[in-house]
Amino acid sequence: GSGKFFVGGNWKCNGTKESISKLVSDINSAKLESDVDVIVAPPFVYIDQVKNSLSDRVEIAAQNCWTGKGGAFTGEISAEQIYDLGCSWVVLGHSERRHIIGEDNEFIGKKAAYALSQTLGVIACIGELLEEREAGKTFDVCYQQLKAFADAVPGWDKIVIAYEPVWAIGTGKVATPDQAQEVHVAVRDWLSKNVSAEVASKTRIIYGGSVNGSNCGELAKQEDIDGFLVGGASLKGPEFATIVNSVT
Ligand code: G2H
Repeated sequence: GSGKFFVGGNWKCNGTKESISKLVSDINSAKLESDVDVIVAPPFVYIDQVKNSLSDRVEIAAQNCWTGKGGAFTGEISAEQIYDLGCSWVVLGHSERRHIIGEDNEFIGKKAAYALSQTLGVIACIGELLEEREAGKTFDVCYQQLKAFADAVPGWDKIVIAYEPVWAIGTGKVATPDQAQEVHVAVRDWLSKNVSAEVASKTRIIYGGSVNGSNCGELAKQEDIDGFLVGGASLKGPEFATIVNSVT
């Protein structure tokens, strides 16, 4: 693997002040292995609550941001504001934003470049639909999504790539360790050929899609799986801690 193991909890559009207060206190009291970067991504409206109650051991990500500086963009949240709240990361290109909201590669690339310019780290999500996998297009789709990031950003120091096959997201149908490993290797090869060997060896490639406390161990053993982006299972503090602690 590359770099420090990285586990993000993507809370998506879930929670209330009360449930989030419980989740934060469960995370605060869990034992987390020291050699892991741990991040949680609450809904925007709860970021401040989480920042004020969560241990500094855990960093905070936003789940999205606007493409540029804030201003007359009703309903949007700027990278400056995310930074101002004390976040150090932003999740961009999540499949729910690509396929439910309709964000395209170019729009996501713009967001990534701007977020990096505001010193945020970017969790850059890629991944194929089931029909694309079945048509043998998994690598092509992932390469196009990677290229959109690569074309837009000035450097890869603060980017973590999350490979999330869409057919595995929230479905309980996790990719097998071999399926995930195969794509992670392809992503690393792509970086090596199209960015640099150094970026390929240093960039963390994490897996997302129905990761839970039971399947994380086998996935974590794979050479090129450098961590996880966890949705549903990150809403339970003890299970999230189990996943953090699956570092090998
Ligand atoms: C993939 C993942 C977190 P889940 O979207 O980003 O969600 O673990 O619920 O499949």
